[in-house]
This record gives sequence, C-alpha cells and structure tokens, in this order.
Amino acid sequence: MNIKNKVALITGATSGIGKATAEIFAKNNIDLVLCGRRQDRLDALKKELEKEVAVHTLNFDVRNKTTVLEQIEGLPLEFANVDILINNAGNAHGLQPIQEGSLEDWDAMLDINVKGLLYVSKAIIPKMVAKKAGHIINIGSTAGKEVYPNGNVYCASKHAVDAINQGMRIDLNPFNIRVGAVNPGMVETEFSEVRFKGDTAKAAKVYQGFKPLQPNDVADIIHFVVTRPYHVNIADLVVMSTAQASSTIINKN
Ligand code: NDP
Ligand code: 8X3
Repeated sequence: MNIKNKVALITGATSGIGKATAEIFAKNNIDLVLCGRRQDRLDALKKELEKEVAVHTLNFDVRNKTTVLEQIEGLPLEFANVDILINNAGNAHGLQPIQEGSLEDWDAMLDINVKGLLYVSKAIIPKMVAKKAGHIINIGSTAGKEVYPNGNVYCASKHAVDAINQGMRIDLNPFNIRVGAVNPGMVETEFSEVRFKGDTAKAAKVYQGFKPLQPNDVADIIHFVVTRPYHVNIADLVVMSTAQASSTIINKN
C-alpha cells in the first residue's frame, strides 16, 4: 500500500520501540506527530527526522486526559488528519509478588498502559470514524497473552490492551478502520530501567545471556503491518526473540 504523505501519530516516540518506529516511518515518507514527555528528546528527533518528512511534536503525559484531548484537538491543519495511530507509550513499574506490590506502581501501570491508551484513542477515533478510514496499532505484549510470576498488574494492564484491541476492532468494523495489536516479547529498551526505577545494572541483567529483540526488529514489523494492502488487517501479532519461548522460558548461555 502507498502510505507516502500519510500522517502517523506515535505515542512514546522518545525511546525504544516508538523512536525506532518513527525512524523507519520517516525513511518511508510518512509524516509524523511524535509524542512523549521528554521535550529535549522530542526536539532532537524532530531535528533529525524533518530532514525526511514533516514532523510535529506533542508533549503530554498520557495520564492527563484534558491535555491529551486539547493537544491532539489543537494539531495544526497539516497534521490534524491522523491516518495511523501507534498506541505505544507504556511501561512496567516494579516486579514483585502481589502481596508486596506498591499502590503507586499499580496506579502508574493501569493509568498509563490502559487509561492513557484510551484517552489518546478517544482523541483520534471520532475523526477516523467520520472519514471511514484509519489504522490503529496497539502495542501489547506477551504479558498480555500469559501471566508470569511477579508480573501480576503489568500483565493485567497488557491483557486489558488485548481486550481493548479486540473491542476496537469490533466496534470500528462498520467504519472501514483497521485495528491490530503487535505483541512483543523481551525487547532491549529503557523498559527494564523504568521497571527497576533507574537501577541500570539490574536492568542490564534482564537482557544478558541471550539475544533479545531490538527496537528496530519491532519497528520493522510495525512498518510491515501498515504497508499491507488496505483490505489486509494484521489483527494480532506475537513476536519473540528466537531464544525466548514464553515469558519464563528463555534459552540463556
Ligand atoms: P521505553 O521505556 O524505551 O519507551 C517508553 C516510551 O513511552 C517512552 O517514549 C516514554 O516517553 C513513553 N511514556 C512512558 N510513560 C509515559 C507517560 N506517562 N506519558 C507519555 N508517554 C509516556 O520502552 P519500550 O519502547 O520497550 O516500550 C514501548 C511499549 O512497548 C510499551 O507499551 C511497553 O509496555 C511495550 N512492550 C515492551 C517490551 C519490552 O520488553 N521492552 C515488550 C513488549 C511490549 P517519555 O518518558 O518521554 O514520556
Ligand atoms: C514486556 C515484556 O516479558 O517483561 O512487555 O513483560 S515482559
């Protein structure tokens, strides 16, 4: 499918999977609305990618529904017609048995991964419905397909993304809108640094002894998904590193 001159809005574009997706989209002439909270990173990425395509940045915390709705509503005309939404912003906070979990961590995961995804979607879906076209890709996880020890609330948040992905696909079916999820296994990003609250040594250990997915691996797949002919909708895709068989079975040296 020719997706040149389409506009993609990517949440969580300042790092990891979202940033790699922005880079591959720019190489393929997709205009970009890049979202995140770290303005210095948004500025640097805009500077780099606007050599190739038109780029606009939005700085919001997906938890703040008023700001999310206002900022997306206020997009300049050139970017207001979002063709592709990549619901990617998200993270894990903590890795503890349920009896030891922190309420703040639980709030963060459910507010960002579930409610934040819904707020951004709410800001964009009505326009897709009106024009009877659009593509939404929800970034889930293998954690949304199974539950692993100490994953409890993060897994719950990604199971919710799985359900929302199905619900969107059903409700938006009459409107010719494509909806699908990409569910990666372990990807080497800032994910574990956030999960372990800046403990970089602990985070690095997660990816030692095997070759995990890299952000580009997932971005490549997202690009493949959006470039299928319009009658083809990749509804639900799971991707893991060859070394990973499930959340807990990893072939480490
Ligand atoms: P990173 O930590 O590298 O990137 C997370 C991105 O989300 C950042 O750009 C961050 O930007 C943004 N973000 C986080 N919190 C908020 C918030 N409250 N408001 C707005 N933006 C926010 O992680 P990944 O690239 O790995 O994660 C991307 C997605 O992929 C997540 O949904 C994650 O759950 C999922 N995933 C990750 C896997 C992995 O192993 N890494 C595997 C499976 C799924 P900023 O801080 O600037 O706001
Ligand atoms: C991120 C992958 O296995 O850490 O969603 O949950 S995992």
